Amino acid sequence: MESYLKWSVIIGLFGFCYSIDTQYMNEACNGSSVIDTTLLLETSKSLSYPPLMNCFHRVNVASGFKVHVSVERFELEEKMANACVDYLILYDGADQNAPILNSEVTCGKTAPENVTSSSNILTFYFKSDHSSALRGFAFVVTPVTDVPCSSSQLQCNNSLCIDASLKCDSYNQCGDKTDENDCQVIGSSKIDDSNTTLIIGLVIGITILIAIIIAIVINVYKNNKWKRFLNQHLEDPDVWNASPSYPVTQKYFTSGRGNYNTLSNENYNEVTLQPHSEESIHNSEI
Ligand SMILES: [Ca+2]
Repeated sequence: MESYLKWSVIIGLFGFCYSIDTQYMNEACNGSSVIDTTLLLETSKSLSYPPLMNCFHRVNVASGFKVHVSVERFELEEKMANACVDYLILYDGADQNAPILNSEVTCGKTAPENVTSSSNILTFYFKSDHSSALRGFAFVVTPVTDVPCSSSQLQCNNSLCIDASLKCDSYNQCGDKTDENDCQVIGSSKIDDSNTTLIIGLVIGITILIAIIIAIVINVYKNNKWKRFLNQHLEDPDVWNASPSYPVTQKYFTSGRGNYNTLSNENYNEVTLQPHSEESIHNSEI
């Protein structure tokens, strides 16, 4: 039974709860993140980013890896007087002294190109003015290497290598969506085609679990039906004075069939009652 419950939890997780680690830049202003497999970096948790943000956020990946940034969402305030008022800068290093990765200061709704750092450190900088009512950005930030990939990595068509576990997780870590091709959609998430057998097994397991529950419910109902009958007819002599060859049996009342003679004499004596009817009592008194 426990294994069925585990599979039910797994199904639930697949359908409703899947997400990657997320960092909100306003909550970690001038902070940093160390990334093992992937991270979603957003301006804020709210529907629009706060005014007067002035934040750096540095990301580090393991030595020998580079930091790849692909765009999930980009929606900043448009230019005013031909100048960005809210804007993003990506630095190819640990601070603002490093070279700028995106070709120019970025604002409006034109997302920057996906970029890859030259080392294992990249720094985001975001600034907003006193007014803002837009959703901001969301970037998928991922450690990558160049080809050839290791056995634990997935090779993207753009010759980058990412962790193999990132295939079909609904996020574009490759940048060219190689890792989100050949996936099946289940609920709000995607799974690899190779997991079809697992899904079939889960469906069969859930079906068996439901059948077991139905069988238990029916059994409990039948037992209670027999107990109710005994309670209702305990004082009814017409029932208990039936012919000894046709005893009232539990089997008869649970199956609904007309075959009364289903108990041995031994069992019959245990389950049948023989109270005297009023007529027999009257005759004995005479
Ligand atoms: Ca992915």
